[in-house]
Amino acid sequence: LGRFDWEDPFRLNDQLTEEERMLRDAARAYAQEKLQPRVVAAYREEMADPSIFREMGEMGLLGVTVPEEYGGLGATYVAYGLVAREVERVDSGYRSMMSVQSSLVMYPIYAYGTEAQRQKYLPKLARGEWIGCFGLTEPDAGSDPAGMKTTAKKTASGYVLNGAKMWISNAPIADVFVVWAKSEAHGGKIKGFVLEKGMKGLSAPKVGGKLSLRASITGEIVMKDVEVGEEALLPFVEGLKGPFGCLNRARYGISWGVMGAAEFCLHAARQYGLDRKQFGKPIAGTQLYQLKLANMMTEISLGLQASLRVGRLMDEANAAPEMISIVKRNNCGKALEAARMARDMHGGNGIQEDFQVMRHMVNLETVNTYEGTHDIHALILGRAITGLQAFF
Ligand code: TGC
Ligand code: FAD
Repeated sequence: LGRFDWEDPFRLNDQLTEEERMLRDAARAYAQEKLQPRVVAAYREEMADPSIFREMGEMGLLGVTVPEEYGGLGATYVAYGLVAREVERVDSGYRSMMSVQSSLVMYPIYAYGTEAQRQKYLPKLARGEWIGCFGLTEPDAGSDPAGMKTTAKKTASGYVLNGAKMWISNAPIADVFVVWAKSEAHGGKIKGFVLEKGMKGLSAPKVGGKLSLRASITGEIVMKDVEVGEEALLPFVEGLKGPFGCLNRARYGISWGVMGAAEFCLHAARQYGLDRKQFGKPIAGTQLYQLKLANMMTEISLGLQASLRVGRLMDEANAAPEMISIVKRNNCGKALEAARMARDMHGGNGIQEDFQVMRHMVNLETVNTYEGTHDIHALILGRAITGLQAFF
């Protein structure tokens, strides 16, 4: 009979390559040594520290799947997922900073950009010298990005952009803005543009008052007659499949990331239950407490296996978007349940910042919503099952 390890029930570790294990261990060391000590205060003070991008860049954690010639690591999607898991074990906001930069900014420039755009932006983004953001959502177009109002009109030398984006991670501190707009010159189809901080008419005010994801800064992107040259256009994609191509990668990364947050909650609840005595014994020795731990461990182990499978298929360029919807939706929902459970299992201490489970819990409310809400992914899957779309 084989051994059993509650921390790795299906021996995920044995299913990784040596390179993947090394990158995971480096990401874990960085996250635990550099991010963990500052997260409680950063969250309380709503402080997104831009130097984290440089640190992550130095560690090779930005653009993990982008080829080495552009500053990435040229590693697998599984490796990227493992990095997301380690970073989100500390905080979903730190993983957001990393995954927007990697999947939503570097990826579109690499996949849809010219050689000149790749050379100009990717190495600096990979080093964390430049910070990127991705503007798809608008005040009146969230789940339905096809309803966006941002436009790009052709001028003699390029385009002029007008519109507003809402809820954009990293925007207030960004140097590089990947923005999606309806382009008149392309028959009103959605096209991607790369804008830069300091352009006339471009601003990115912070969205205040967030009770979730407070270690990551969020903003608007306001574009008032922003004039750009032809070189700002991402020429090699058109339509919603442009932003969705990026979202596929980011959603996949999230499916791993949230399992890291859930693992933190499982470990914290287990230790708390072993230390805390009521009715003359550790609460971890009660049936209800163990049921909760068993449920958490089960969902985490299943979620990780599913993400690993999708990652391996992505590495073979053989994954379908619906597979990504399954793991994004299910892993976010299960992680949120685990965090709520861990909050409860800590009793009164569960609401205290030092115990950290409530921070994970409120972060996961955002993660369950962004990149396609839990229900939107159900509709994507419902459409795949029935052939009938139920969005409208
Ligand atoms: P639909 O008719 O289904 O598709 C329109 C076109 O897009 C193509 N497509 C995809 N291509 C690649 N990958 C996918 N996953 C794709 N899904 C769709 C499709 O083939 C079609 O192409 P074509 O060539 O035929 O035009 O589109 P719809 O308008 O009916 O969309 C409905 C729905 C629900 C699928 C979609 O709008 C959706 O997913 N909504 C959720 C919006 C969302 O996820 N927003 C995310 C914003 S970014 C963000 O949250 C970043 S947070 C990051 C962080 O901080 O970590
Ligand atoms: P809505 O679309 O208005 O949805 C509200 C509710 O209605 C949800 O429960 C939804 O499931 C439900 N709903 C909507 N349509 C249907 C339907 N047809 N049938 C049934 N139910 C439906 N976006 C970016 O572009 N870039 C970013 O970097 C980014 N970062 C973010 C960071 C944070 C902290 C947050 C909170 C959001 C971020 N987003 C970003 C935006 C995010 O992707 C959207 O919030 C999300 O897609 C949902 O859109 P919405 O908020 O407009 O909600």
